[in-house]
Amino acid sequence: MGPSVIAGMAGAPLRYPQSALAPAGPVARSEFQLIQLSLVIMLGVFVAVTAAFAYTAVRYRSRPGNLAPASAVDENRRLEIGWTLVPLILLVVMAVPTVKDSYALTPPDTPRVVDVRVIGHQFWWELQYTRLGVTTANELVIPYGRKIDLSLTSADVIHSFWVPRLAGKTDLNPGQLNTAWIQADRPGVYEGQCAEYCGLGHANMHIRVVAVTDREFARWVDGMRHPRVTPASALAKRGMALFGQVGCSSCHTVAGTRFHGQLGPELTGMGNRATIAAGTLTNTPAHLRRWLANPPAILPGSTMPDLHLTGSQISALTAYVESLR
Ligand code: HEC
Ligand SMILES: [Cu+2]
Repeated sequence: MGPSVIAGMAGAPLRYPQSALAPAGPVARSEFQLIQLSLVIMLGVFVAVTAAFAYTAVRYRSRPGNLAPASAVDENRRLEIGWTLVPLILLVVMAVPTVKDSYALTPPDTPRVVDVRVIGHQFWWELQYTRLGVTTANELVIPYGRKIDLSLTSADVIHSFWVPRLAGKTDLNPGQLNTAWIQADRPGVYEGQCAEYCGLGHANMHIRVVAVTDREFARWVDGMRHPRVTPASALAKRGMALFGQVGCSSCHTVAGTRFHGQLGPELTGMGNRATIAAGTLTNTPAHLRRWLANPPAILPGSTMPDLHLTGSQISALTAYVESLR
């Protein structure tokens, strides 16, 4: 299965794409168990309190002819010990697995096989596989069945990394490195979302985790390290020249070329990705044309400006971007 199949798979619909109640990995599963435990305890408390209230309200309601004031109770030691001890026990029952899981969900100091630096930007995700020397954006490709260590930070405002079927939220704070790990049980696409309001484009700041086999992952890494640099078609070649001329290269990097912009997402392997602009559009030539024609119209607040390109420039640039594989 090659990168094109990964892209195809990334477009496959899921019934519950963003549900913490359908965990698909060990982190989300242990968090789901904590949710269930506290829910059961809370329901128990709710039922007990409601039943006691209903019983008292009915049993001691005022009746015609019953005008005597209720007798005042100053002290009932057994009751007071009871309603202190029971909540204490319930809290301990919740605290023990919570603390245990907190330790289990902290990544070790020495990162495991794959570790990724996740950097939040308004409104996209930079993904640096530091030890593998690969950088991409918005689609986090991982080998399934393995623990993936994440260290998360932000280039501007606070964002939050949330892929509900894999793990709860982790904030991305400027100037600070938070850590987390994820693992997917099965190959597939796990959809997520920036979960901390970060500006106009926040609602469109999707993250997609694409879990593949070890072999596919190795192939993907290899492809990202050795991308095809010179496009085959004349149109795409013209697009490559334009990429430098109209200023795309002042913001975007394409590995293996002289394009080393830093302000926008890395475009190496862009032709293999399933979506454009943090999951806002599916990656088709028609959508790419729309994107290049006026990015802020597609993604309000986008820091990629409208470059006032002509139709033929857009065609050439689209062919070039699609050729990046
Ligand atoms: C001023 C900086 C800047 C310039 C110039 C610029 N871009 Fe962008 N580009 C961005 C940013 C920032 C994003 C991310 C938008 C978002 O998702 O919020 C982006 C996103 C993209 C994407 C989608 C990438 C993804 O990860 O989904 C493509 C493709 C793209 N740009 C191509 C181009 C092309 C081609 C040009 C030249 C015509 C260009 N850009 C010029 C900043 C720039
Ligand atoms: Cu955000």
